[in-house]
Amino acid sequence: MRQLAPTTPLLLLLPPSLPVPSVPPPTHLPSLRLRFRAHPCPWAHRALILLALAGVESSVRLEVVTPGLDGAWMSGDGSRLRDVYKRRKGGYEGRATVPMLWDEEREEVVCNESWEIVKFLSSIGGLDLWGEETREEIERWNGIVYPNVNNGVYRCGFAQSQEAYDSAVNDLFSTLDMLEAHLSTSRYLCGDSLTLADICLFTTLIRFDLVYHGLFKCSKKKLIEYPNLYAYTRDVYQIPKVAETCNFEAIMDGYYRILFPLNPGSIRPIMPSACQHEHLLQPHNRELLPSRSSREAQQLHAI
Ligand SMILES: N[C@@H](CCC(=O)N[C@@H](CS)C(=O)NCC(=O)O)C(=O)O
Repeated sequence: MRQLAPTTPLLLLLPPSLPVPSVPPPTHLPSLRLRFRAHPCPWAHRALILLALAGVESSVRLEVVTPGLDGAWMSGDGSRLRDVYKRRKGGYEGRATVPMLWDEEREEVVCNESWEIVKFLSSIGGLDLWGEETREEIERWNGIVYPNVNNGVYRCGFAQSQEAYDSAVNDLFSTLDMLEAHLSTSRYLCGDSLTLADICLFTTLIRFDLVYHGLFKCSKKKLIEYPNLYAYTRDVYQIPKVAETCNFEAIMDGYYRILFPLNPGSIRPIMPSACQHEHLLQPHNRELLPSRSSREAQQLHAI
């Protein structure tokens, strides 16, 4: 099996290959097109949720790309994403990743880093998921969640040495334990309101028992063994329009059938029942948690 492992251990972990976008002026919005493969990819899923919540579909066109025979991303019209990237002025040498925001008028990549794309979509959609007051806290959570959880599962799945795996799996589960404790008193990562930090954690959690637990050897615990994290996942899932962005069949196909080196037989296991839509719709009761202000008042009172 070792020779079947990816030769580049960081295949899916590469840092953004393009600089952070200069957010285009509103006159360019109608020509923007978000290019990504809709469902399996957790990074693209972030943008898909923002697009749904922000209701900016009329300003930002969505294009779904799927893997061609050689695994490279292809558009519905048969063009390769790699060639689209190359059309940008100055060319492009990095990996042709999704999600990618493309300015059709200027033939330019606006951005191919999901964290920047969600901030951009949140701002043009007028959503308060990146509020001034909580920005520092959102960045702080993202700084913990990104390396240990979002990327952490990939570090486990693609580790090429026991040491690399041990380190990744320890980072992952110690962070999940810490999040479980934090979410026992806080409805969302930054308090009582949903923020971008939650969307970015959610797209990994919703895939956890479906694919990462087995395929990526994140096997110490399942998400359902974390009562607060599982309820938190259901809470986000039940936000109107979010469930529609989760396609479990496509996620399982994407990971088990396409990541050939990790699953040479391409056998797709049966879906865990706790990951099914009906289970995710069960009450989460997280609205009953005391609000942050009442908790803070209680703490002050206790001093
Ligand atoms: N840091 C990037 C990572 C995006 C990424 O790795 N996307 C994967 C799909 S899940 C991809 O397009 N990989 C193609 C490649 O590396 O050639 C982001 O968050 O947008």
